[in-house]
Amino acid sequence: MAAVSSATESNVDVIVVGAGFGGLYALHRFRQQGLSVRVFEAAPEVGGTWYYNRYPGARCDVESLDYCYSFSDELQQEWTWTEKYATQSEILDYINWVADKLDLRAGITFNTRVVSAVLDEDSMRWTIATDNGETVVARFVVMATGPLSSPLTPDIPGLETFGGPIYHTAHWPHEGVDFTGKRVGVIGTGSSGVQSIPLIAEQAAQLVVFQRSPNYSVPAGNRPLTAEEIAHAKATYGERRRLSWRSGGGSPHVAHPKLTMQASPEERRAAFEERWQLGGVLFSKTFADQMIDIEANEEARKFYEGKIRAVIDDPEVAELLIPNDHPIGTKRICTDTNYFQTFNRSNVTLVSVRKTPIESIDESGVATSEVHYDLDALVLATGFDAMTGTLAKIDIVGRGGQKLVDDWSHGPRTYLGLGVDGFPNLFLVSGPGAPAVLANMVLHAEAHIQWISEAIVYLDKHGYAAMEATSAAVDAWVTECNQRADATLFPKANSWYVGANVPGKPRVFMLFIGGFATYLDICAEVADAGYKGFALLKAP
Ligand code: N01
Repeated sequence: MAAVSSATESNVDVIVVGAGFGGLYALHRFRQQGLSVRVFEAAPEVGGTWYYNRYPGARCDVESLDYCYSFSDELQQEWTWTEKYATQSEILDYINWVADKLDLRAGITFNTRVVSAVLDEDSMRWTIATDNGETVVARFVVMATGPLSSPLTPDIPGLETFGGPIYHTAHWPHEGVDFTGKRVGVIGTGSSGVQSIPLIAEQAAQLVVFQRSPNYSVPAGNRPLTAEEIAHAKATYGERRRLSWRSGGGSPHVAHPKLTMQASPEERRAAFEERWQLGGVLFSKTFADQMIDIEANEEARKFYEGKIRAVIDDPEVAELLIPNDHPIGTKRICTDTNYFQTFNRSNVTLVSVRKTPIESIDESGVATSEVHYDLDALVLATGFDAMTGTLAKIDIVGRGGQKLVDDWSHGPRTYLGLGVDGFPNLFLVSGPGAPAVLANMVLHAEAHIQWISEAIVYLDKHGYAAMEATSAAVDAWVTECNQRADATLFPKANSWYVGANVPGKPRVFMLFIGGFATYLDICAEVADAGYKGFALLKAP
């Protein structure tokens, strides 16, 4: 069917918020089914998280061959990745290439933030208002706003008085930053800090790393892809994707056939070693029981500790860099290139702010309880108000004037991570209650968009105006998500998965942890049963 959307219509079938991987595919898919669509994007360009997060060393921790659209074999065959783990700039090039190839830009209103979405129950239509003063009415709203799109700035006394530049990793200047000859401080040692610190250290005269919690990080083992690997991957993409769709996390990874303690010590070590050499975050899935059984997890942790101690020269520094407050993998494992080796450099100082807290920042630097560090520039790698932060910034008002932000004041409540009771025809993409960041986000977004697209076809075919998750279905899903999380080791960590990084945020495990394939099966069963758990509504 012909594309019917344009970026000027004020009454459309679907409004999509965000032009990252999810929003772009939504635009394409909804257009293909003949719906009129408007996409709003706060940035001046497509890309979402990959538009903003340009800090040195920014890469994806999912392999490039997997972290790309699967819905079109033409796209898979035409695009050629250069490295095992793609850089931010290569991923952004890919997204721009797709946007051009599918002629998506004309459907997107850039530099425009959606500030509110209000339901009119009489017409069962949503009215969206933007910060440019435009209002648009639509039947469906799809929030493709991203789970990690609201950067956090720490509340440190005097931060605003710092005399030099302050850079947040999630809002890095497009022209890049030259730290040559500078004394630089980095606050934060999550994935963003762990990726940027080695490169900043190579450039800066002095680097001071302020670490609150040490993190587990596994070497990426990144390298260029060979022509043979690319040819093989393209020839076998179908199978690669089949394995990904049936996997726990959206990548073609298969865990060791035995459980950790069923394997002999030699088998265990060999399995960990093999996974370690493959590199990256999937180390936490070497054995299927690693995130459930503390004894199994401890085996992985001991292996990890040995590897890390071996590359750090100073045992006291190693002691500070090795986590001891959470099981390995219960916070997202970072993926690095030479992170721990960086602390062997003479121009790098590690400061544990657990031992000596940051007390204030002044014009010339950062003061801990013991030392004042004179600095020329400051980098905040301090993370995000994840999963709910960006949705909370939009005034989303459903039935009877009910606000989403109030409805979620004790933690997010969704059905399947897709729908919310009281908010008919409002869909979330990769939101709370879905596997989201626990899976390959590109395939995850595709799955959600496909599900929503098929739901709209179903509604139209059967003469329904709207669908709305029932309160009973939402309650049951929240309970199921909690029960599944409580059966794992994940709640043991003070992670952003539970909102622990945002002062005052309710502590709720915000993701469906039962695995990507299991989740997709549940979503398919719901659809096959005529959208069980959703009330299907006739036109008012
Ligand atoms: O953020 P984080 P991130 N004083 O929240 C510290 C994805 N991602 O941007 O742990 C001192 O993990 C905070 O300390 P603590 C990926 O899913 C992926 O690094 O709260 N320190 C922590 O060390 C990832 O998990 C990729 O004690 C303060 C750090 O800042 C997610 O995004 C790359 C502080 C924040 O770490 C988030 O990663 C990048 C304070 N006041 C991101 N406040 C890849 O694909 C916070 N911290 C590889």
